[in-house]
Amino acid sequence: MLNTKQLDATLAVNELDNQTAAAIQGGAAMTLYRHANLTGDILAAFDGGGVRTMSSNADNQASSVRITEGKWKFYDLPYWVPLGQSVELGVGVWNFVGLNDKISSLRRIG
Ligand SMILES: [Ca+2]
Repeated sequence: MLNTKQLDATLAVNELDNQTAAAIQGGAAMTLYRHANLTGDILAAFDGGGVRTMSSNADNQASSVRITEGKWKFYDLPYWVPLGQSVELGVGVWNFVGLNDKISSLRRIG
């Protein structure tokens, strides 16, 4: 079930509701999925820290992410170039909206 709260028009994500998030525990610090609501194949997963520029089969494909630890930043452009759109997300389960099918790189920032 989706929480319809839009955090900010420019933030580009929706957060799943607390009940959904609470049901999902353990696993990697950050897991990035091809489709919304944590479905489809996993495009990236890290325990602890990590950085990634998406490979060609995963570039501009991600639609949701589960974060169980830390703070992560997701970028429209590869190699963490700060010129394009980006979003910083903490622990939770998120569907990308404005950044849906746009993410080209990511890194842990906290
Ligand atoms: Ca992109």
